[in-house]
This record gives sequence, C-alpha cells and structure tokens, in this order.
Amino acid sequence: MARVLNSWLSQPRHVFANYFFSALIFLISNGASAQELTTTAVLGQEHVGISLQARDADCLKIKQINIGAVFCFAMTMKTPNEAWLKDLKVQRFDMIMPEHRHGMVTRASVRSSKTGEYLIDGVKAHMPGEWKITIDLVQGKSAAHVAIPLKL
Ligand SMILES: [Cu+2]
Repeated sequence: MARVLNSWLSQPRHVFANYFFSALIFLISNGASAQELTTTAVLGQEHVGISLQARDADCLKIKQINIGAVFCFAMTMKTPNEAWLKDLKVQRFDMIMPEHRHGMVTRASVRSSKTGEYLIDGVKAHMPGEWKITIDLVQGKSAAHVAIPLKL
C-alpha cells in the first residue's frame, strides 16, 4: 500500500518538475532570443526594475540580434520614486564574453532623453556564444553593478 501510495505521490511531482524545468528553460532561451531582458538592481533603499530591448543600429525595433551587426539597446529603469530616478546615472554599459575573456570590438555609448529611459548605441556581438551585459549605476552615494546574461 505504501509503495503504491508512494509512486502515486511521486508521479505528479515528477511531472510537475518536468513541466517546471521545461518552462524555465523556455523562459531562459526566450529571454535571449526575444531580446527583452529584465533584472532588478538595488541601490540603497531603492529597487530598480531594469528592462532591455534590442533594436537595430538606428534604435528601431528588430526581431533578433544579428551576430556582427551593430545594434542598440532601449533600456528602461523603473522605480516608484520618480525624483530619485532623475538622479540615477548609467556610468558604464558594456558587453563581455567571460569564458573568452574579451569584450566588444565597439564601444557602447549611453544617452537619455527622458527620466528612466536610455538608448545604448554602438553595441555589437562579433561572435555567437555566452555574452554578459554589465551596467554600472550610480545614484548619489549608492552604486550597483548589474550583470545580465545574453546567449547569442
Ligand atoms: Cu568570444
């Protein structure tokens, strides 16, 4: 009886785990190919929601990042504290391949036209593989280093 009960109990969990991991893998791979990347940074008391969307060289919408092509990121920072967000600075934006110990062959530049909205020009992945986006944020005396994985 215990064995039957055990196998009955373990079955749904096993199925659930399978679904869970497939969903997780889907989310991870989808996040990279759809170019909508999100993360959270903590600076002092503030939790900042960060989202990145890949665009083409003119910062217009695209479906995928092409290896070897210069592209742009549209980056949005969100926090309930608008006044605080006004003084948030993106000090550095870079993209590296940690396993290959190299960065990009271009230099990215950050511009902001509106509070919490940024355009990052001159981004380029010159080879496929595991990239890592790194962003340095500063607000007053608080700073954060953000890392977002990007598989291309
Ligand atoms: Cu590389």
